[in-house]
Amino acid sequence: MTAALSLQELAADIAREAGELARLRRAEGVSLAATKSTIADIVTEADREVEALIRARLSAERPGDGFLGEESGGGDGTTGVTWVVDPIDGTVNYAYGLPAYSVSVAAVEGGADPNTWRPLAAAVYAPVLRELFTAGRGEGAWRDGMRLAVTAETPAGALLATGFGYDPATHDGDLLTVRQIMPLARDLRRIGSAALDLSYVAAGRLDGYFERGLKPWDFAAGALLVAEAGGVVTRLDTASDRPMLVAAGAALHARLSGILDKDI
Ligand code: LIP
Repeated sequence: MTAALSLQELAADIAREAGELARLRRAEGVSLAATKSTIADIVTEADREVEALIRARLSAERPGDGFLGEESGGGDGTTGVTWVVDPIDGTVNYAYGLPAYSVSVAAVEGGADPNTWRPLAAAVYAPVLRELFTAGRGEGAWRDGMRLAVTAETPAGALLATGFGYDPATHDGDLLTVRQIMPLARDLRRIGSAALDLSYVAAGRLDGYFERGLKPWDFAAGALLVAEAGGVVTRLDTASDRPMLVAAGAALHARLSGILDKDI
């Protein structure tokens, strides 16, 4: 009888298998399944197939756990552990054939409420680069076996990332926020996958990241990666329908939050 995989090992194993399926389907050609909140908010048949694979693996390995997935929703479990999953984060990139997409798998203690859950394990897999980012609570953050750490100093200004929602009506306000943040920045990146943005903050490839309106599945795994890499992740304005997520090393996080708090 093989020992049960730890939550972190299971998240990593499932994220990698799911990511390889996503990469295969991308190579075969992607078909649009539906649109959601707006015409720009798309879901592909691969999103649904990949999430079904993840749910099936979790049901087999952890039958009593809760689940929240971007495409199929979910429900509470009986074990006190809930899995929060984005089967393909960066769906628009994926649909266009751009490489910046990822599979995001997180296990949390409690229900699927980011205001109350306690992150336990995380895995973000980027299929095109074949990079696997993992973390366990209190066990550090890793990329393919290498320990990760957020950046500390940004003498030339911070390399920041952000993103924009699918609702065009929110773009003016988000662009105003970018204008207010730019004095802290050396440059800005818009990668298109929150899970990768957060993985890159954890890995020191970005100094910081901020974005309004993310869904729990977008950041559940990446937020634990940043925290376990020594960074700080907070959500501002959580009473609104578009909370602001901020992630960076402690000093930069304080400077970003000082500006973003006033922006609300
Ligand atoms: C995406 C996020 C991205 C955000 C997009 C979208 P999806 O998630 O990862 O950061 O800017 O608007 O929410 O929809 O590809 O799972």
